[in-house]
Amino acid sequence: MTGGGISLHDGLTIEATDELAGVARWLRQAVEQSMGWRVEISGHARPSTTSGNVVRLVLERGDDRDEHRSPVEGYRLKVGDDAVTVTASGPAGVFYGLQTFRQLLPDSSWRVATIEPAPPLALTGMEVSDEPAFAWRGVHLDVSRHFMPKGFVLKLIDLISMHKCNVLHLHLTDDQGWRMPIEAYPRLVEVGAWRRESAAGHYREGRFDGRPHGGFYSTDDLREIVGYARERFVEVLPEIEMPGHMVAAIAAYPELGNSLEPREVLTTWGISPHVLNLEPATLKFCTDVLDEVIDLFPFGYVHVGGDECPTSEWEASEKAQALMTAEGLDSERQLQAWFTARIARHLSGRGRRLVGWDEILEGGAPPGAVVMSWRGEEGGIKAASAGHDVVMAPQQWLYFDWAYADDPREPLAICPGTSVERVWSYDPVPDSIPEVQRHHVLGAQCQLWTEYVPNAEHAEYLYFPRVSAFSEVMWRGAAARDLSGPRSFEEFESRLRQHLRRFDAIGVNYRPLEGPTPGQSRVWVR
Ligand code: TNX
Repeated sequence: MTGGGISLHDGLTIEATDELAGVARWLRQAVEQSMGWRVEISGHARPSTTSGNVVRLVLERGDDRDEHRSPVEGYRLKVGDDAVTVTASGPAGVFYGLQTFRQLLPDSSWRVATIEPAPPLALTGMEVSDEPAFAWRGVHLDVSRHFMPKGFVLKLIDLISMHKCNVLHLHLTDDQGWRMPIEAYPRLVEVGAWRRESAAGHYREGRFDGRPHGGFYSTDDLREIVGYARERFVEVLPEIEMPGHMVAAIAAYPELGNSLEPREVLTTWGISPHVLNLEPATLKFCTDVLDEVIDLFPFGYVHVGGDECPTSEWEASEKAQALMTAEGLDSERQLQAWFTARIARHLSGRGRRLVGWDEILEGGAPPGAVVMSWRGEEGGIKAASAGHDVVMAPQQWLYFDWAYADDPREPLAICPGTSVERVWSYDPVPDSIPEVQRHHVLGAQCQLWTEYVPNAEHAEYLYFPRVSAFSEVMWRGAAARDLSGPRSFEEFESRLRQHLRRFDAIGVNYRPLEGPTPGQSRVWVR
């Protein structure tokens, strides 16, 4: 608090230079549509208005980059007597400052139409200085197990950027569906995007719903998603799984598999023994697909999965065994590592870094690969200690396909029990990573696998408000690691209660802190 303050009202001016025009337009639209105020954007060149009814966006030149992180994303937000000023060294920082500014506006400002024009808003003088604790603040969405409509993906981008997260990881392919058209291989979506039916209830029950399911994004849909995300400082990380979790592709092109037996896109969940053969034509298939992925997704990283790849087919395959002998490989795990290394080399030739799940460490991960630690923290600890960059994604804290609680009111989920508090308590930098290697922890990511998530509404239920707790972890930083201190969970929860009012205004199907509504309980019955 610094005393003084300002009144903002109809006729607001946003002062912004050209570089910040996009951010300024984003704020103008939000304020105009919901608060009913007229908003003008003006360049700094004009003598600045002295009305006091001003939001001023300032880029501070100089240290755009710091030691370990890409563009600095911190900001200062000052409510002064003449203006609200947001200062940062890059547009992303200004955007995050404005996201914080939006929290000072009434909850109704999150609506997309004006219910009644907002009265003048009195803001007390204050200054906030803020920056993320981690550079990689990711949210993952599996669109393979259940296809999620484009409209939901765009809404999710709005919601994750509202939480100052900056990576959307799209799991685009798996055994149960291929969701991205590849020009060189049209059958990937013609055949691979559709399955006959889906498991109903928990997969152990062996029930099926008898209804075809599927879908895919067009190339233009994906471009639109990437563009929308970039305007909100979110990068889209595409994931094409290989060499396991590939049955949808093998169903479309049986020659990719280890036998020519026809396969169908899987209708149930779990780990399939049917994986890619690693012959030259299959390698070419993989690199061709990745080339089209690179053309569409500008992010510097490409995820190629690598998890849960059984080796039984390679053990039984003469061709795989011959390849192992020719390459001097002692085990099928090394064969997978050999394949991953070839893929990594191809990606780096095109300026991309490979990201893989922690299984890629098993036969030795390629240099420069980023490891996503999902089977707990061990993979991440091992990888960081060996000098790999790491994104922490441990299932015990950050798998949002797990239920919120072990409570009969909760809808069916793959596993019990990841509460908002448990997410909030997560620390992405385990003490067992040596001090000098800690900078390898780029950040963390929450995952939403969708075997038990039949629609977008239910995805919202599982994400929110756990994403809110996750973003708190991403911004609270090392200084606040002592969770018993002034930043107790109770303190967070009281802020979260206010935050839920914004979800009400947006229309987010979040889980109330007290537990699911009757409708939410019923969506996916245990
Ligand atoms: C494991 S996490 C998987 C996914 C499943 C998930 C279900 C990972 C790399 N592999 O294929 O959807 O468990 O929680």
